[in-house]
Amino acid sequence: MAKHSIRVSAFFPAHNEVDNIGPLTEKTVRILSEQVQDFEVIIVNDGSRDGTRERADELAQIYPQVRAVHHDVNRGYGGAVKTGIASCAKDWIFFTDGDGQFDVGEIPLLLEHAAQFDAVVGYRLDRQDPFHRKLFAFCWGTLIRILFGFRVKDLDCAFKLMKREYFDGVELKAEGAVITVELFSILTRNRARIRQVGVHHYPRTAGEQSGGSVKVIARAFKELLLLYKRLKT
Ligand SMILES: Nc1nc2c(ncn2[C@@H]2O[C@H](COP(=O)(O)OP(=O)(O)O)[C@@H](O)[C@H]2O)c(=O)[nH]1
Ligand SMILES: [Mg+2]
Repeated sequence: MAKHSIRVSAFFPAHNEVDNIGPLTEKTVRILSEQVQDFEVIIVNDGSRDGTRERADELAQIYPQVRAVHHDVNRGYGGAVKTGIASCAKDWIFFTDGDGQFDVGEIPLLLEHAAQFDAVVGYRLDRQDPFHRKLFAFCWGTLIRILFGFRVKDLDCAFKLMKREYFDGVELKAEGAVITVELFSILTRNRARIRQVGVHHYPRTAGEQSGGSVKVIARAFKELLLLYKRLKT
């Protein structure tokens, strides 16, 4: 099969993912080498304390297409996504979580639509999270729909391919999970053509989940309010 004639910067936010980033990086390099004309992979280590930093630097030594970017202190998911986006040099940005809960083997499902769309975003076909996380995600999604008016099947699905031009020179604010709302607000404000694609989601095999912690949720509400004030009043 011919390669897609696009250039892709892929990044992964990683906070204490020492056992996950190796296999994830290796597989991403393999898939993108087969699929696209040109790419780079950026590991965004968000102040990890478990050896992720050293592992990311090692991977960058092994693979010429891989770079590691580090926060000395942990900032949060949004902080890591912002650093990832700012580090991307190619025309398209792809990102997924550094924990390997998505299968980068499904990147071709996104690439298939790159010629006709400006952003191709995943939704989890069978989300592998505890019930309370799914319930929270449903309520959160409904709140975002009411406040901002987007209709997105799965806001926080960390499997997205987007044209970089939408984010060039844009100052993103959220340091926490609200970053995904901010990304969609930029895409929709600029009338980007968005395609949604079902992808698989797997349980974590290593490391700890923190996306549902009280700290993460409290910050999300605070940053949501700030974003709403900035965009809607
Ligand atoms: N939760 C959290 N994740 C971070 C942070 N910085 C980077 N990440 C990465 O963001 C991704 C999602 O985190 P995870 O805890 O798996 O969230 P969940 O899958 O929504 O429960 C993982 O790849 C983390 O390594 C942070 O400060 N907090
Ligand atoms: Mg996860």
